[in-house]
Amino acid sequence: MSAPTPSALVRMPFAELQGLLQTIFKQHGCSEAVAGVLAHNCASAQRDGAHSHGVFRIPGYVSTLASGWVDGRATPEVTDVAPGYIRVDARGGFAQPALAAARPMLVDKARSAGIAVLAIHNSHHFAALWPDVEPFADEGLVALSVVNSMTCVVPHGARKPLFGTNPIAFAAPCAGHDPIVFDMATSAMAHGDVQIAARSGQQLPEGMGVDAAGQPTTDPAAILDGGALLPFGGHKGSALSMMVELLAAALTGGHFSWEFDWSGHPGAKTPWTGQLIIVIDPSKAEGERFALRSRELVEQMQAVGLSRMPGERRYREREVAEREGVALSEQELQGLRELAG
Ligand code: NDP
Ligand code: PYC
Repeated sequence: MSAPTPSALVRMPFAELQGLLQTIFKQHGCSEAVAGVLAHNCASAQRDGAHSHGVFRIPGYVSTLASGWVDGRATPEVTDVAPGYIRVDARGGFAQPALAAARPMLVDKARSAGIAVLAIHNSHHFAALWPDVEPFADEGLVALSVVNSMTCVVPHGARKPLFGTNPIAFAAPCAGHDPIVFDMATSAMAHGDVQIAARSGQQLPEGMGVDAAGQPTTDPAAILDGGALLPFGGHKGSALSMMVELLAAALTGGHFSWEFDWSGHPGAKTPWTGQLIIVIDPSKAEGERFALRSRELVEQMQAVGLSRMPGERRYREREVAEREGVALSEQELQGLRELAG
């Protein structure tokens, strides 16, 4: 994950960055509501140093909106299917406004039934996944989400790409601490990080991907230019990626990662797939004990030598950004101002 070049770094208040991004989304075809949700998501990623899904993504959002591939004004249709199940048709719009539309019902259902599922289809997800789950843990709930992306990962043992980079994110409350959160692509690297490496002329570690001939390569450009990524952890990551295809697409009614054709929309970058979110109310099983048990787990991990919990780097970056402003390069800021008109 590469951060902006320190020499060209500027810092701005979170609210100012969010406002600038909101203007860009509105200027380029999003409704007020959609622009607000996406701007908050993207500014949060930049604030937390999640660079592969921060302002780096804005040109991709803009070119996708311009191509007509995604509907920035879509109003999601929420259906109350069962006591523990909600279905949302995002109507060709972004996944995050679909989650926002169903969220109050999802929390009510999780609190009354103990568990609830939100199945989103006909949606575009172009962002980090942790912003979708972390707020549930802030409310004392446990949340797990999966989303599939676009074909660029060769299943373990196969010859050609099929899966997307298919991330899994998890969040749980932890007494006296920030929630425990992890969020990871099931590919060896996120596609966004491959693009960042290609842009800055960096080679990748071995084992990340293959070139167009299927040969191992450390050249990010070769992966992007007809090559593909590998799953992380061989057959194990591949099995998780397969699970994500099943839960995010087959179960929701969304497209598998290979099922959409954006070739008629030059500039389109956002995968048109699905997303599943499962929310559990741990008080049903353990009362208030769950968060204390989470803390016990963290303490035991630290006692055996763990120095970095997943999510901890982001929380640290967030703290600095809250004090000093959100970091981005001068070049990025200039680009954003141009897009805002
Ligand atoms: P990383 O490999 O950078 O990190 C994965 C997780 O591991 C994070 O929770 C991270 O915490 C944690 N972590 C990293 N290094 C360590 C360490 N040394 N010790 C302990 N924990 C560690 O993420 P990926 O590159 O796999 O994914 C990046 C982003 O890309 C994710 O937000 C993902 O959702 C997004 N993505 C989105 C897709 C989409 O379709 N929308 C597709 C694929 C990826 P921390 O965050 O604190 O560093
Ligand atoms: O980084 O792999 C990725 C990705 C795909 C879609 C959005 N981000």
